[in-house]
Amino acid sequence: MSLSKISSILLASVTLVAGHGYVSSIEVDGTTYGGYLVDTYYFESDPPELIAWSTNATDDGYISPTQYDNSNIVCHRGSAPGALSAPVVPGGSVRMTWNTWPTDHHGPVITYLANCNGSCSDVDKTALQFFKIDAGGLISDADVPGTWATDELIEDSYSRNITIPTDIEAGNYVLRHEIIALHGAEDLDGAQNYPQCINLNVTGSGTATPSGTLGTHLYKDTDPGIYVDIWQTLSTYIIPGPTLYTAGSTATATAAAAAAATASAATTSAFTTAVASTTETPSPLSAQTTLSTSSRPQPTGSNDQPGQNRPGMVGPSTPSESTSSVSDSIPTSNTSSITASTTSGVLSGSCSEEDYWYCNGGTAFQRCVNGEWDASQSVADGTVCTAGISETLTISAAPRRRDLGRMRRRNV
Ligand SMILES: [Cu+2]
Repeated sequence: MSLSKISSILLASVTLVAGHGYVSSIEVDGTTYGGYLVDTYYFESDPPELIAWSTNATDDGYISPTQYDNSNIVCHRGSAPGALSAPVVPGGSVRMTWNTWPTDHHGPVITYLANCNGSCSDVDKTALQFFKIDAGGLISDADVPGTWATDELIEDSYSRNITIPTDIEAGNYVLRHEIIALHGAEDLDGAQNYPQCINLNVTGSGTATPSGTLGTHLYKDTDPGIYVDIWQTLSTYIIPGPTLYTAGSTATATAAAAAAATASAATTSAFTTAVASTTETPSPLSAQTTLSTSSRPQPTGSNDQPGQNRPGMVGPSTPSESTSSVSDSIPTSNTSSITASTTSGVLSGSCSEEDYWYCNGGTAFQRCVNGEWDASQSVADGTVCTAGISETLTISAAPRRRDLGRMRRRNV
């Protein structure tokens, strides 16, 4: 073994003491599979064949928000597909177990699937389109920085259980499992993403083909669940990434999305690709209460995500009674511009600019998802958003309580 490899191993060991982790074991429908032990296998000339993807992240490091458009975000740095796949039935269970996780690296734990449309062992990761199947975020914010899905994971022997949707079509899928550590996320580019991938072979006779999102389009550095200060009390936490897929949802392009494709001349190519990759129709079954008191009919599908915890959420800011004409003022096609000056109150119904954000008076926000405005949610205490409709939701700090400063832990 070369000296450089030896010193790399020593460095890796030192980093392990610092305490990041990776998925070291996976249980799929009762069968246990080994994870890619990056601090061991990377240095072996003939590592075992696995369902897990390999990476070269021997420092147990992370992907930062400035790299969200880089293929490293897909399945971690230098990742390559696993040679094997684990069979799983629709509705079956996957238990992802990490070797360790540092207690102060609080944040959401999110899992996606992407159909390989063929073998996953040689799939192009940059072409995979992921749909979210499981997500945990802020569980309780009784004590800042709160109890998070990571804390549940640690409590459950560094593990999280995921259920495969009951209706997806048979085939080979990549399961992308990810922890996002937010202990430094009060700084732009301060979040830390730790993605881990495995291959599954879904059996059965399902027919659903949920549409997904390219790995490089999952997140933006300004997403409210990415750029967030967990060291102050949060009234709500928005789990980042596309809408949670639940069995029974349909997955066809909507007329609204098609109309959106012809929308604003001012919209960017990023917007166009977002439309192309986001065609999932909200589930007609997810008849969640829409957090709007508009007297007009509710959107046919709520974008509330039933599997996502939003504890501490106190509902929308008191909606205005004068919202009835608001959605009429939002053009659905051939829009040259949409300005804040024409928009106020809680929006409902169709929207044309997919993935765009709407900040209502600085205190609440909504997003255009699948051609419909989703539920209005309050911004976190101590923050304000910049009013109007825009591609990015700009949240800035209102005057902050600094007495929590002593509780902060800097990035490690
Ligand atoms: Cu760290």
